Amino acid sequence: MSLKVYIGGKLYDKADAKVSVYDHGLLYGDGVFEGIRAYSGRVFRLKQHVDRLFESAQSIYLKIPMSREDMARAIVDTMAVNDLKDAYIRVVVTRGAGSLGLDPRKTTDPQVIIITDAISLYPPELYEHGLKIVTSGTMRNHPSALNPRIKSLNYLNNIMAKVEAINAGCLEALMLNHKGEVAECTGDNIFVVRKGEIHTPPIDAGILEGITRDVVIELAKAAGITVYERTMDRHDVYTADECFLTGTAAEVIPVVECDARLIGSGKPGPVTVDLLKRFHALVRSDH
Ligand code: PXG
Repeated sequence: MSLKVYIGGKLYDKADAKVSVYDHGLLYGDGVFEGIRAYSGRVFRLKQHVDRLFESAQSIYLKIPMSREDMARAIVDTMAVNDLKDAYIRVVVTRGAGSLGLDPRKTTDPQVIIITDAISLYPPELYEHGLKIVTSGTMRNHPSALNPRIKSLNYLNNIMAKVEAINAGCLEALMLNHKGEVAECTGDNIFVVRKGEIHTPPIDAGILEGITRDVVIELAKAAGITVYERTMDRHDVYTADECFLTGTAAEVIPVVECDARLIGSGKPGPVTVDLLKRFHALVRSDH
């Protein structure tokens, strides 16, 4: 059976799931999205993802043509139709088809798209041995240009950084903000561990307020670990005892090298490994 894709209230076979070439989502990257996971048939942090989607849309003057409750229901129903238990869910809302001009008043019908599919994960050995990252020369979007808190369809900023990482033989890039401070990676938030305490850049460093980031902060605090959200520079990463990234796709992944400096012992550290275990226990539970 072919996978079904939800578009505007209807289900289409994957091969027939299409939007107009006049859609401003395609023409201008004018739209918003979410990347969500389901574990054992339960969608992880669904409300938080739906809320972030609606906030991203509100910020770009995009009115999503359904309620938050209906959106949550459509996500769960689409997953069920496809008989998926462990799934990756991509929700996209575009501005809709318009004319060949920026003016959003010329667009009609924002498109609500829900794709539910298998997840493509980092290779398991990376969780065991850790990831190497490199600082990208492309800085994270300036919050006054396109605020990184908006999960918009404009991901070129991050894609440029990702290509730089790949060209340097790494899978992820560390992105700095316009002040040269540590912001985040291309699809993950960053944390360091120092003397048993955790540090991560604050939201006003110009980052996406990651839902996995929030979960990991909660898990760390519940485990009695102090968490600081504070400005960080690359020196803080190079000299950390441990480093890890968080994101919907990656969950919690150790980083053992940054810009050819080994971090700590050069192996995933105990705090990271412990948090990874706590995260796995949470997603396997009733979350
Ligand atoms: N920073 C950025 C720039 C992101 O895009 C995160 C941090 C982590 O946020 P969450 O809420 O996931 O903890 C992201 C998330 C994909 C994909 O397919 C991208 C993300 C998440 C899931 C899938 O590209 N980005």
